[in-house]
Parts: sequence; structure tokens; C-alpha cells
Amino acid sequence: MTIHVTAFRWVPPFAQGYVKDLRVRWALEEAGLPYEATLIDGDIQASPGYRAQQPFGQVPAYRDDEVEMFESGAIVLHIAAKSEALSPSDAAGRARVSTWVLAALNSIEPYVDNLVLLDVFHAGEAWIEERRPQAQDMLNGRLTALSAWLGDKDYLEDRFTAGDLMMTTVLRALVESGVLARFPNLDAHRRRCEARPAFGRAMEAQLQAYRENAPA
Ligand SMILES: N[C@@H](CCC(=O)N[C@@H](CS)C(=O)NCC(=O)O)C(=O)O
Repeated sequence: MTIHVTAFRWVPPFAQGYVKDLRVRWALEEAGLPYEATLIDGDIQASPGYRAQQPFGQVPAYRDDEVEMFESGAIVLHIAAKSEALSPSDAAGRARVSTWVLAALNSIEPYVDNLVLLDVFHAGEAWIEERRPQAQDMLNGRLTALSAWLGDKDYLEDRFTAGDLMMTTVLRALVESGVLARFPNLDAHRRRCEARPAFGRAMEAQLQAYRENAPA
């Protein structure tokens, strides 16, 4: 089976290591499935051909011998269905994996983005200082609940799954702000997951493309 994943040829340093093809690369590494990355730029993003594959012109898009997909969460769940490394094979276990992947994307990521994107896209604008406390409070509520669920467990369920993978990719956006450090068990979970060799290989593959295609 040949697997193709789209990724950016290059992004500015602040985004390097955070572009969402990382989720798919990581899942494929955990599953032991080789893949080819198709590197794209702004022209390709805007092209009708790419929009036919990814309507919003974003990365990642995914293709294998059977399916064509976009949305990192959907892609990771597709890969998880192929690999015990990412999901138990029984219906009850699979349901928990889907639940946590969706929880990461739907119940946590919007609150992370509300806070983090203030400084990414609106740095220096006066209104963000009025908005920040509210965004911080809403995020704190979600992280407090997630932290209570995790407790002293190593993973969100009784083993590593695609749910932990997705949650890690969401939570790691909070490291630089210092927010995650206020939730030691969530930060430890993030570190535990990032220490997995498959994460390291995925990260290196993303960064290698940027090194090779850095603007002169
Ligand atoms: N919900 C999408 C979001 C994908 C996404 O935000 N991709 C970003 C990179 S991390 C992108 O392609 N941004 C460029 C753009 O939106 O034009 C997913 O999870 O796949």
C-alpha cells in the first residue's frame, strides 16, 4: 500500500514542529506504515487540483490505495483502525479512541486556539489584553477537568492510543506560554507521549523538509 500525505515545503520558524501533518506522520510511525510526503506551497494550496483533494487548501491531505481524506482527526482514526499500536481492536476500545480523538479536537483545541492564536495572529493589538483573561479562564476550566480525568494515570485510557496522540498535539501548543506547566499531570502526559520514538521520527521528518527548503 502506498500512502501519500501532504505537508508544507516550508513554514516560518514559529510554526515549525506544529503543522498538523505531524499528527498523521506520528500515527503512521506508530503504526509502522511507510508513507511519502508531498510537499506543497501557496500556489499549490490555491490550485483547483489541490482544492479537489482538500477543499480549504490546508495540510494534511491523505491518500492510500483505498481512500482519499482530509482533516487530521479523520485521518488519524483511519490509520488507528489499521493498527493495534494506536487502538484496541474491540468495539468498546475503538469507541473510547474515537471519543478521545474528538474530545481533543472539539472540547480542548478550540479553547487552546482561543488563547494561543491571540499572540500568533494579533500580537501588539490592544484588544487582545481585554480578551486574554476570558480566554484563559475558559481554557483553565477545560484543562482542570481534563487533569481530573487523567489523575495519576499514564494515559487517557489504560494504554497509549490515538487519543493520547491527538491530545498531545493539542496540548503541546500551550508549552511556550507556561499554561501547561500549571497542570503537572497533563504536562507529564505530554512529555511521556512526546518521548515515544515514533513522535521523534515524525517531528524529524517534518523539520527535515523545512531545512531542505529554507528560503535562501
Ligand atoms: N481541521 C484541519 C486543520 C488543518 C490546518 O489548520 N492546517 C493548517 C496548518 S496546521 C494549514 O494548512 N493552514 C494554511 C491555511 O489554512 O491556509 C485538520 O485538522 O486537518
